Amino acid sequence: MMVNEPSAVQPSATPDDPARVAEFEARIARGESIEPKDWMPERYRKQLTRMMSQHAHSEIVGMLPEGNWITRAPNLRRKMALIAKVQDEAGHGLYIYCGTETLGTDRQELVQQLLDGKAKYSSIFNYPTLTWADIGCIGWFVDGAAIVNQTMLAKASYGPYARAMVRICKEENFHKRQGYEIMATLANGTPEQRAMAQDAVNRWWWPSLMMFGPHDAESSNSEELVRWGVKKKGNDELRQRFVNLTVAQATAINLTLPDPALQYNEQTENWDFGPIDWDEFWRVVKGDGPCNRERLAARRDAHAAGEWVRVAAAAYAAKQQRSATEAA
Ligand code: BYC
Repeated sequence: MMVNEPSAVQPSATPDDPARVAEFEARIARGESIEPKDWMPERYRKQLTRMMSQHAHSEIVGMLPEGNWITRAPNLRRKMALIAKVQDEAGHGLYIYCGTETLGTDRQELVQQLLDGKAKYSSIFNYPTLTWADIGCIGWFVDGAAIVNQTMLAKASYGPYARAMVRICKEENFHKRQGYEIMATLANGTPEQRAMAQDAVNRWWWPSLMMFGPHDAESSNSEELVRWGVKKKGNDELRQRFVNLTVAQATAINLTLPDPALQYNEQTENWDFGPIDWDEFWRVVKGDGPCNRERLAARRDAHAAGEWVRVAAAAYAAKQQRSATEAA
């Protein structure tokens, strides 16, 4: 719930002292965890707030494409799993917003940036979910990609973010398995179901590779984030790891990844893959993807519809506070 709470730490306005920065970097080099009340360079705080808030927004916006299918899930078991998954994503979002609050930015401010269209969230959620197979594909590819990325972030230098990732990855594993099971079932089904599964794979494969962000050479933040131990690996290495894992999974259920250039490279022991359409990526990131406007409109509607909950929660918190003061 978005109750107005005081931020744990207020960012300082003073410039960073080089000696303190050096000591901070030495702590990172020793593998120590940075905690909310520890001193940190303002740039580290800013970078983490940027990345964590984008991540939290992704979890919240990511509920929308899957939420669209709750009423159309093909049976009770699938419906229960999907409701649970969407609810998990809300939990992930709130958990990470709490993490950003430990850096001194109120979650209401971050949510407002999202509603104003000023904040980024993962490009992947700006694609439509046209059939039930898309729900399987999101679990398999999107949660699969998230696991590869977030398993690394579970070792990030900022304690609250790293700990959030440990818990979130456990849930993502369940999400991925339920998605893969949907795809395996469809791939083994009628010719129409097989075709539906293959069509979803064709549409979701490339956007899933884009989730990892631009090539390292184009990644404006990677160098700094790797130096400060937030990112443990670059975008390209994680993307490659995801490709390597997914090729075998696709083969096992007899679905074809839509890339004629996909080929095992004996020398590097990786699966080489074709070029990514970065024009499409940046178009989506900049707000002009297939569903950017729809997603933002749905999020704004949901936020407005939840206003009474926030008002009630704030009134309840104030009442509790009054009772506690009177009892003291
Ligand atoms: N989409 O310097 P770079 C989930 C931006 S949700 C949009 O490489 P960085 C789930 C980037 O922000 C899981 N924007 O950035 C939920 C930067 O712009 P700014 C989502 C992207 O931060 C519901 C610029 O491009 N996971 O699993 O070093 C249902 C240059 O990029 C994207 C996370 O959020 C993108 N794909 O690395 C189902 C993981 N990629 O801010 C499932 C946490 C890049 O400088 N985040 N940009 O203006 C990360 O690991 C990193 O932030 C990224 C990007 C790898 C995404």
